[in-house]
Amino acid sequence: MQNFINQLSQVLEKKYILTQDEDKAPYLTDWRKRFTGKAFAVLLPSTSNEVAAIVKLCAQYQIALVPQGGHTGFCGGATPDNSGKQVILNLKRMNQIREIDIANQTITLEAGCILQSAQEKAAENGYLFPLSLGAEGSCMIGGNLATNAGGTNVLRYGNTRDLCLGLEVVTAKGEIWNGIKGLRKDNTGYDLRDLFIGSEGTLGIITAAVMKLYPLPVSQWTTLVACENIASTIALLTLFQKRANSLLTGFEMMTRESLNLNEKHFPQMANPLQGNPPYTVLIELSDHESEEHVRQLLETILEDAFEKSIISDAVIASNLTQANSFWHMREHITLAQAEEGANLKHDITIPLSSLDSFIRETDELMREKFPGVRIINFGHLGDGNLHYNIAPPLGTDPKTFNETNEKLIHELVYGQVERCKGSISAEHGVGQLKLDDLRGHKGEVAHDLMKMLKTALDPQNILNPHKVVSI
Ligand code: FAD
Ligand code: 2HG
Ligand code: ZN
Repeated sequence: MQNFINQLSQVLEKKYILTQDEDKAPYLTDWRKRFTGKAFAVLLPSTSNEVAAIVKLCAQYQIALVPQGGHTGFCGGATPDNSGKQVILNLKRMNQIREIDIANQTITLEAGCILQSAQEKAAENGYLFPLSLGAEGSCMIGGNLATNAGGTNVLRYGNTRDLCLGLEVVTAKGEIWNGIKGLRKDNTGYDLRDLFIGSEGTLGIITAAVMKLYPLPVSQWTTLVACENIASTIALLTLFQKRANSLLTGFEMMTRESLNLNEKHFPQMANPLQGNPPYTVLIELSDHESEEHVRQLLETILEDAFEKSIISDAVIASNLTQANSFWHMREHITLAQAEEGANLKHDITIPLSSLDSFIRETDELMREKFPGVRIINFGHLGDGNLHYNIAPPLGTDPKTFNETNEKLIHELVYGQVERCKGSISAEHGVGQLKLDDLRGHKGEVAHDLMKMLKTALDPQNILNPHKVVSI
């Protein structure tokens, strides 16, 4: 190890090689405090060449490395194991915006750029970088790509994968693959870019990316509406998709229980809809035409929904501040859950046609088998992406409850997901949290193909081992 450190100090200045416990501590535990590990060192490179040189050394000494961005991921992908032999490679110093190309409508970002800085840079130039999620003030573009993050704009603009045109990646051999191209068409064989996106640091280290920009919408209207049941929320989505089509940029669902929790921990986040209905839906329409045009369309669709008894109440934000407060309410659910203590997360996708029966049956089974649990249910309904989170019964110690019941509760939910032909990871990834569940979920053939890819691209198993797939 000493030789490794000596050689490292020829690559990185000493102050960027953290080996003291107090210096390493902030990098060892994830945002949620769900995963903690030990690391032999934390390395903070600032260029792709430094990353490549570090990976070469790791390959030479057979030292495993764990790539890390903002450490906001929910599946423990960026947390090292407990051996103390792994090295964390945090990309936060690689935070340059390399280029904005207006004619091409692209922005080239280094992996350590904070998502919010990318959004701000795009907006300064009159463009929209549409990736948006609650952690945008701390997550980084490399982490977003590595997890193929989703968020609240997927309905209109797609996942991170859909926003990416080109990548620069350091391979397990320590070579730099320069795929930094801003092309919208490029059918030159296997799509290497798409292989690295969503691979959670197990196939390569993403160091930079070319991302798509879109013209900034000139008008945006946000509304909160009340629905009595999940079937009505889906009927409402269908109505909006038909009538507003590509103007529909947000469709988020929140249950009464999730907003009650919000209000308990953040009283200023109370639901403005009378009586906090069973289901509150946040809808956003955006357009490049006049404010009037979108407002009228929104009102017409809402009237239609009232007439069809799909909704029972609605409030349209009268200004940007109020619209932002609606979004804050939505984004605070995760924070309210964290205040309440550890919960069991299920980030799942269900075909919209099966969502109603999924929720009814899963809720029933959950209440029968785990009396008193609190089902905190919300999500990106427009994408069929549900956050089906389980909080322990009131008065129970979350740690003890989760230790005893976590596996059984995951089994119950994932069993229901399989029954509905859904996915056990919609947008958060696999990491270490879902490693054991993946094989059964993907099926033998798909899982074996994944292992073959991992073995081919990282034969020494030094890139984030035992995350996503074990070889
Ligand atoms: P990290 O957590 O540091 O890493 C995540 C994974 O990517 C790890 O496996 C890591 O090894 C790998 N990795 C990181 N950087 C690189 C790199 N440069 N090259 C290769 N591998 C790398 N997620 C959503 O999808 N949608 C949401 O709406 C959403 N909302 C959130 C709200 C809150 C409040 C929080 C705390 C999290 C939320 N997340 C959401 C989860 C999280 O923010 C995303 O998964 C995000 O993309 C992770 O980025 P990060 O920089 O924090 O990555
Ligand atoms: C969101 O949609 C995030 O707000 C977090 O994906 C979900 O807290 C969660 O489970
Ligand atoms: Zn989400």
